[in-house]
Amino acid sequence: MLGDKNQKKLDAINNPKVEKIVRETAERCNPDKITVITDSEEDLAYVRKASIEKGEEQQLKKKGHTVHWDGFHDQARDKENTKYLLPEGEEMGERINSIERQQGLEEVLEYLEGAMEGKEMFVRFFSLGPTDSVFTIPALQITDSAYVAHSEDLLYRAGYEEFKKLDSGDDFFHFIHSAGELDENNNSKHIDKRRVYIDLEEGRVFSTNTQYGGNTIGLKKLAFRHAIKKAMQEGWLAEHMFVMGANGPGDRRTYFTGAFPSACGKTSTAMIPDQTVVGDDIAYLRNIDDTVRAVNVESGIFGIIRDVNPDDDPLIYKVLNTPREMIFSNILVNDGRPYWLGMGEEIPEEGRNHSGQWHKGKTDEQGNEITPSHKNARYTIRISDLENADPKIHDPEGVPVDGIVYGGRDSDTSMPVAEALSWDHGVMTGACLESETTAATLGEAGVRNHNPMANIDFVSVPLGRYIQRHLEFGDSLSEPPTIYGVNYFLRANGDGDYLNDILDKKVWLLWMEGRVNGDFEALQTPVGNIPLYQDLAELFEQQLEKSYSRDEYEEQFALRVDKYLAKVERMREAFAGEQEMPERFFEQLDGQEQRLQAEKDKHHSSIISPFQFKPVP
Ligand code: SPV
Ligand code: MN
Repeated sequence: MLGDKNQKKLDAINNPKVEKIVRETAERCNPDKITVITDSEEDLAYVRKASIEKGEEQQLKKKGHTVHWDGFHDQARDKENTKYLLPEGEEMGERINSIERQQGLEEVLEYLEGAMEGKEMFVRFFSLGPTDSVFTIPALQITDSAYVAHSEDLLYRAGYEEFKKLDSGDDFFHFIHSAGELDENNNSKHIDKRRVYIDLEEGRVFSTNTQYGGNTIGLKKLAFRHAIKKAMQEGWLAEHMFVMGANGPGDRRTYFTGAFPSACGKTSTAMIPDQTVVGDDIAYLRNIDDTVRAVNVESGIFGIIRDVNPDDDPLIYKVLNTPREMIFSNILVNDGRPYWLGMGEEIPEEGRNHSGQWHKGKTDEQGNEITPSHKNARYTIRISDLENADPKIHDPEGVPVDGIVYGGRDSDTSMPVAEALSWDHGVMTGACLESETTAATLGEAGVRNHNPMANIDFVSVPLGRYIQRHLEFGDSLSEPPTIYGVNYFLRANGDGDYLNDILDKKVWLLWMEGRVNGDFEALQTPVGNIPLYQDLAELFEQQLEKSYSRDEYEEQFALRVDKYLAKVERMREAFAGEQEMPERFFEQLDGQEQRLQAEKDKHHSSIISPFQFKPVP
């Protein structure tokens, strides 16, 4: 099946484990043909061409632009069918989805039996994190989807050469994906047999009967789960975080990482105008010589396209509108042009989308109207294509991190920005992140969900151990980064208009930047240190040419004591059944509750104006 040329490429790697995986996968999945892809331009061009020739992607009018459609029912990560293969006697806690290892293996391997018949199997090599770095983790991808193989070129660093350096070593992750049997639209036919099974024992993931990137692109969320476990064992952190540079006065640049659940403003924070972006989704953080250093695991963005328009996301919009290699997924196409919700242009009344031939008013099986583009439709681009790409995106040393941001989606409780009182308090802030559900995951949208460190979908060790590891990471540093909580979604009285404009986050970011560099004072509240009105007013004026009134400040930064107290209660319950929870975490929760209660008693009120608080001593 390999032929001479491909055999040579495999031989050059000289790695028995790679050979074994390729052989076993070929025997099981029985493809017509196997193609080994190296880092050469010729091989990359082959993948691009295959995506088009096989009909998995279609060319659009602009040069290099292609579109891929996942099946109508294959538009997001499938949480229900994504499971850890759990060895006998092990437990993960109630919030982590798992299946007994042997049973799960048998099931998924049966689905993979003959799954590549009539198809081509691509064998690909990548590097998670920059190459030639302490952060590097080599990763092998086997897939029968040219779309998956192509996406990974845009999203990850080439790693064929990295595998050669392994010198027969077996310390790499591997991912085996088959889209399974396809229908006339090249969509996976057996969605009921969609499975993503993670085998922590062997550093591998089996994924089948699906094409959506979050289920299939091995290096993205599949590798991430392995990386978290590895990080826990080795004493570093693998986080669902962006990495960005915030530009302070003069030429000062301060790096932040940030974790936000899906669709809570993570990419738009990483893309705040006049700052730089290193990565928007997954970061590895290490303590190197007493400094936290972070890398972007990826080199591209698989971003939500909804609401990308010239006003709200000018830099991404520009990339999506100029010729270059990039992939749209699950958008509407009419006459070779892509359209999506919130693009700031009129959308045609017909075309092709994730439902096939689409016209305005078309409904699904339940009679619900099908939107022109899916709410979770995406674009896949290289970070280096962005004007605001940070010069250090591929630095093997990573960037030094001075601040960590946790952002939720909360209409009635958390302030727009607050600085944690200590590392432990910040870890608690992160562990207590909540957000309303969105279209990026299957299931009902609009429900308040608890999502520790925005990482609950990916954590691969008991939650308590994961949180403990964060506490220890802080202990290992003489001066850990400052942690912040942000919330862009406060509404008037909890259900009225949003209290902030989309770009206000720029002010919060630059306040954090100034704060970690000692430029600003802050007011101490029970839930964290908050900005002074005057500093924000100046930043609003300077950065956004907006006048920021005392009333706005007072409404946005009011301490909603009862809401915060209710949150403490929710969190106690949320963590009650978890394993290995550190006592230190609950001490933080208790402390927050006591401070809130004391403040409430003092002011005889459950809503306290920020003007009542005193500066941090
Ligand atoms: C997310 O949902 O967190 C994403 C997209 O980044 S996915 O690839 O689906 O994970
Ligand atoms: Mn993500």
